[in-house]
Amino acid sequence: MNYRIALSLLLACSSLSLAATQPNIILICIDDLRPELPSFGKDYIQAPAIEGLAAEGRLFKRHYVQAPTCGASRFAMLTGLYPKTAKQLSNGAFRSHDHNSAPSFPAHLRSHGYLTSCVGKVSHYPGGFTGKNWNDKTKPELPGAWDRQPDCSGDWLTPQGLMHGYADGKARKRGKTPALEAAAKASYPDDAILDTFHQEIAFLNDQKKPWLCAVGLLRPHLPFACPKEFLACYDQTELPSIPAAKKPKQGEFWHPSAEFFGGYKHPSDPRNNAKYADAVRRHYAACVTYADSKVAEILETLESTGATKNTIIILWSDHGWHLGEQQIWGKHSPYHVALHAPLIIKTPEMLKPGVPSEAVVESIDIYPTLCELLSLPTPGHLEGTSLVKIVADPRAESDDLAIAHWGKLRSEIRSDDHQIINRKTNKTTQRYNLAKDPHESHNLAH
Ligand SMILES: [Ca+2]
Repeated sequence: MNYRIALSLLLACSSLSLAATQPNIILICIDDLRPELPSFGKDYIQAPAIEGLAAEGRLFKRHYVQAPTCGASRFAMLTGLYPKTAKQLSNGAFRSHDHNSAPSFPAHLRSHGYLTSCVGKVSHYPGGFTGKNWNDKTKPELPGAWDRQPDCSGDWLTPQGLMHGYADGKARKRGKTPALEAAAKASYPDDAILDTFHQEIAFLNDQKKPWLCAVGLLRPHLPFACPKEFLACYDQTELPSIPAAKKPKQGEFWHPSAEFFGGYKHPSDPRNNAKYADAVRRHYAACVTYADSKVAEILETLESTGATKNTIIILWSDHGWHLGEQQIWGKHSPYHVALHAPLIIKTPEMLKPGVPSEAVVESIDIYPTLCELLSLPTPGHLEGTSLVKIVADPRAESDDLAIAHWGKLRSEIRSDDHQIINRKTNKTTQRYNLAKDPHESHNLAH
């Protein structure tokens, strides 16, 4: 047997051996999903699929993101690094990164035998390319990460059209199209993403390698636009009043909600029109329930193809969202409400399923967690800590620190004896007890 044949047989055997033992991975990224869900005590929101996954896996009730904006938060989760610089804290975070010296976790898994696929909004742009219309195949956001990056644009034609799309292929016109829409018998962008996802799972299940499929849903990101039936879910629902709805007295972190007001045409202002505020909140809730229906489809596809038996499922949101708290309608703030987001991890052989963890954890912990779950080497650049012991035992403790950056601010979330947020600005430190003061109105540092 010559050397080449022996080598190819060896590689084939090691590939089959890897396929037989290594689990597949589904990463579900949900855009702008705040933890306003029944498992966080908010029973008026309907999200049965996410709740079902929480009942079968480990819900992390105190998971914090590294930055309150899409691109920087996704950069942190995918690379395992805290975004700190102005470039890293922008939606262009990926472009300033050295992907060779500090590979993303999809690239790391790929270099260890995984077939990797990106469907929808996983990094910042749906499909993971930049350039004109965000579909320049020579300009991936995460070089080396993906074997497959199918275009999900469907009737929206380009990832740019898909990103903020309305019903049946309509694209946003910045500042000229509405923030709210609920059309009957209509198709919305996440329907196109799911169509691609179903095809992708059929392909991946036919391969002889273990696979990672990351699928990124667009709602409940603005515009709050989804099929009418999901808005009707809330016809009989009375939403609770908005907590801490006034502009804070210490207003240095307040912002005028530029994404919300500048990106869309509004018939009124929710800051002084309670009826419109209620409509905005209902449409956000409807988009959560719509996104949840897509999570249900993802889980049903895994179940029907038999993939559930050997698949790790991670559900993650990139940050929270102010629905009027602190008189903000948007993200882009260092307040707790913008940094707190859902995280669920489910493994094939889950111990103590359905018992949530109260440990303080952060998005950069996902990368080292996967390395440990898959018995892969942990790259030296990672700044997070594996959550495997908490996945196994919900009472296990974390390192009890989450750090978020925004502008020149650094927020530290710890449990200490209560939940504490420490925030350092250029000149001062602020300290809040989140258990007693969840909306940060009383600074303990004075
Ligand atoms: Ca986002």
